[in-house]
Amino acid sequence: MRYRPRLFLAMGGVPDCGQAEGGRSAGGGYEVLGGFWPGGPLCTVEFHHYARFADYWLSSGCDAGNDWCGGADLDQMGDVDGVDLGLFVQEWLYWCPYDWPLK
Ligand SMILES: [Ca+2]
Repeated sequence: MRYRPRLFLAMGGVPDCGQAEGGRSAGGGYEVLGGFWPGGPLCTVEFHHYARFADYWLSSGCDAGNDWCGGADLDQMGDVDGVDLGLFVQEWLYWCPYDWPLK
């Protein structure tokens, strides 16, 4: 999986904050995204991401060659199914995770 879902934190992952596009630094068990650009390229997981996800709903044959079905195959298991939808809804209306594939 190329992006880090919020569930990652619940599973003991390293927390992060800030804008994904602004670079990052890490230390002491924390990771900080360095870019806080007023009026900058903010990204929130919202409807246009869902529309892109929906374009690939129930697709199969997802792989690196088709960019994991346009990024909708969030767990990169080869299809776009309820597992991917579960991952998507965990991100709904939060800042886009680092490397969010539906951006
Ligand atoms: Ca999948």
